[in-house]
Amino acid sequence: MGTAKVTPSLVFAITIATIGSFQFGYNTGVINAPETIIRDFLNYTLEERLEDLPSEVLLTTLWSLCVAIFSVGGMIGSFSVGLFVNRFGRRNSMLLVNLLAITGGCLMGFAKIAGSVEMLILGRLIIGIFCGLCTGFVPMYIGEVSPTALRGAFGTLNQLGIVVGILVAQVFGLDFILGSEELWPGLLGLTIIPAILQSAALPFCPESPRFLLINKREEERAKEILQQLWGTQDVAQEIQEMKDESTRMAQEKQVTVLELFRSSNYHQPLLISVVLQLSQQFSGINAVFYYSTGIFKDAGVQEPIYATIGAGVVNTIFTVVSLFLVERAGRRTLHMIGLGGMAVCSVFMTISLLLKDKYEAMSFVCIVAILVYVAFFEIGPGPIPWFIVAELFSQGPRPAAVAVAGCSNWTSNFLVGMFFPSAAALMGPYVFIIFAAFLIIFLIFTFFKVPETKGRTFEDIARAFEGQAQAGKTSAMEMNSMQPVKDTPGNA
Ligand SMILES: *C1O[C@H](CO)[C@@H](O)[C@H](O)[C@H]1NC(C)=O
Ligand SMILES: *[C@@H]1O[C@H](CO)[C@@H](O)[C@H](O)[C@H]1NC(C)=O
Repeated sequence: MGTAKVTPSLVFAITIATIGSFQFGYNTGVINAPETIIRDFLNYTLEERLEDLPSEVLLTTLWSLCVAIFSVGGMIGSFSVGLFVNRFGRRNSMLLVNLLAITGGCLMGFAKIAGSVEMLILGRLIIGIFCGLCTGFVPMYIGEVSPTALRGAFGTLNQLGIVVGILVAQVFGLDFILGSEELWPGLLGLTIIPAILQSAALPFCPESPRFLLINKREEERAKEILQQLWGTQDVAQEIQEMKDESTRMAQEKQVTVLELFRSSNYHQPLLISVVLQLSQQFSGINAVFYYSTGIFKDAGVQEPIYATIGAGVVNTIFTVVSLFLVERAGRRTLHMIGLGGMAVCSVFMTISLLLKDKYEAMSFVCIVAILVYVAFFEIGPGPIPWFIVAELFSQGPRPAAVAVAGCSNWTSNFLVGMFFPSAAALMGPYVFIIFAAFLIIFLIFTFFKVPETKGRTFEDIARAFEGQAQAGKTSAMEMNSMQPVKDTPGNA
């Protein structure tokens, strides 16, 4: 198996799949720069319709809805992944859902001409569904076409696709590119182009061999595809591993979401998974990715869009840095460092916003605080929750656990997206103190409750939880001091 090569067809398949991650990032970041312009659009569209000036509160609510309904779609999408992948196959699912991207992109792109706020909101919802589906399809497809040894490394390309998408959205949002009063519909509608590109290229990518073998029982085709992708004839071992895995899966009963909540064995790991997802979202990161241009403007930054782009660049760099860190340092340590660093930065943001009228330099402090905050996010709360969820559960309960975690992710993502602008309007600079408080609570929780999962087997972790439940008082600290047994198989 050591003979597996990185062939052009493997690189092609993975690159084309990663367009899906790019789409998720692009649509997360795209709404940030044109905030003022879209608010104006809402203002005059409503003014014409109501024949009266819409209230500030109504405008803020509608604007937040345009941003946050994306997460509602994301939740629907991430719950529907299972409906697609086992029926149509991985590749055809990716191909099919591009119809959603094109529909959503058209709705948003023509909202201005049609003078319709509804089209904008509906478009964001549909794009959200599309992105929720992509976040399921892409890692699965990449994981299933990659040689075992390279699975971890290729898996991180998914994360990289997301942050590059955010960055591209921020650059295109510059007012002399597409972020202008005339061109913003193009900025939102641009998502159609990668969708068309991906649709044109996917037919030349192979179906996932794992899907062909396990779901379709087409062993010969699976073998041919593996041989072609990995540039080696010797794939018998991999085929055998897939067969073994499918037998194991048939033996280990799939746990439903309901059973997951009922069985007391899963309570502790489930609580940890959900709280870690909440820690990712209530750290306030999406307040920054959705609204940073507005935040920088409030802080008195002259060209806020460049600061936003700076945040995108830092985000990309630290995603790469964290790829190396995650392989070396423990998950728990990285998560705590990330949370602590973000909490300190939130306090600095508050201070800089409070003092901006007294000292010119405060807008600079605000920029630095946000950039460092983004860096700490990519070290801890960004990547770590997914590792830990995957590592706390074995094959049987894992899909249900991932579904519950995904649901809490998108729900909290929605809450932050929806209520941040109102909270910021109400509380002013103090809004970041809320995030600091959340971050400290999550830091304490992680310290006392979250075990180190890196390099430990499921059995080992599960036994530690059972011991904890029986002894009652055995603290997570003792579990953390347990020595790693062996490397868990990387599942990106
Ligand atoms: C959860 O949210 C984060 C940040 O918005 C995102 O990077 C991640 O992909 C989301 N997970 C899922 C399953 O949607
Ligand atoms: C909406 O537009 C009107 C002018 O048509 C303006 O006076 C008002 O301040 C605007 N409202 C907001 C919240 O921007």
